[in-house]
Amino acid sequence: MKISKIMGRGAFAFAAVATLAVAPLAAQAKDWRGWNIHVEDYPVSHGMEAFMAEVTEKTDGALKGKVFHAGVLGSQPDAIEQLRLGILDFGVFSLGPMGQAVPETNVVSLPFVFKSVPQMYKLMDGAPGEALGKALEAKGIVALGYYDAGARSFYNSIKPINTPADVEGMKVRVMNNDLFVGMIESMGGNATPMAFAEVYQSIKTGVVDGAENNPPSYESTSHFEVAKYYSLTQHLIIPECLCMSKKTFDKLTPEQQDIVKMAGKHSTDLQRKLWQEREMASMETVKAGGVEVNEIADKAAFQASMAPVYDKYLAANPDMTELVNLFRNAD
Ligand code: BDP
Repeated sequence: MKISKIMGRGAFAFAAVATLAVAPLAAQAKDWRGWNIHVEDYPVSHGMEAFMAEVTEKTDGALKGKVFHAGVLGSQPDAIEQLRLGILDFGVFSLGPMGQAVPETNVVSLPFVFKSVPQMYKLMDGAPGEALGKALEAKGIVALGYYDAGARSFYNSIKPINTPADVEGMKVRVMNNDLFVGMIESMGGNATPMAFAEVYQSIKTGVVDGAENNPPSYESTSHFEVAKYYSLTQHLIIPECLCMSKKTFDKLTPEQQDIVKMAGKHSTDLQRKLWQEREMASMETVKAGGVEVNEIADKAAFQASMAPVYDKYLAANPDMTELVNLFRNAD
């Protein structure tokens, strides 16, 4: 009797210890840190907030976190490294700067590789996007969905750009990736890779004459106030990735992983819808702000002038030929 009592107590004590060992683990799951370069009122930002909120709700609060907006957690290239190390848990990254860490993603940074934004959706949601997802995963990044970032066009403080020759001699800020340096050089311009946060001041003080971006970024950063010519070259359509650190993802239960994937899909759908609305609103804002917007009569001339970017890239990375062709030759 006594013995069984002791055993009983022992079993109880064991159970208590086991609960203690398990419960704090769940409760202590560290709060996720989400990196975002954009201001709080931006399609990417709303998509990320919706993602985190859904994950928290569907896991009954077991997974919590915070989105840090406006690049307060550091520059994009640094953040990509931190994501891989698990210092950051999730974020939305342009596949432009991603190319330095995951070379396969460079394929979407080739000028005019996509024929249109709808084609970009189709390819990124299909087998080509999956191939990029695998490459990201091999580098410690889990792609949960591809956000829309529209098409990037040139803006500057000097004059409208109508032909590639207009870029000659211009100092143009680009994102961190050698491909973009080559792109500007192929038109005779001087490229300056620079962090997003520094562009406004650099245009204002004449360190650079201009930059290139999609309408929502041109507007939300107030770049349009210091670079009044926006020329719709639409030379780059670069999707963005709602990405998680594989280190964080691998710690989740299979059920939690499903929740995260589903929340990623929902947030992608939401972001794409918000993007369309914001793009139109941004164009209205910049025009009302006195920007001179010009369409490009002959986009083929820009396409032709940027062809050397492909040649140089494929010569240096022959193993990427198949992947580039998969995108370039798609319908
Ligand atoms: C924006 C992208 C952001 C980039 C930025 C840039 O959303 O990820 O950092 O362009 O030009 O469109 O640096």
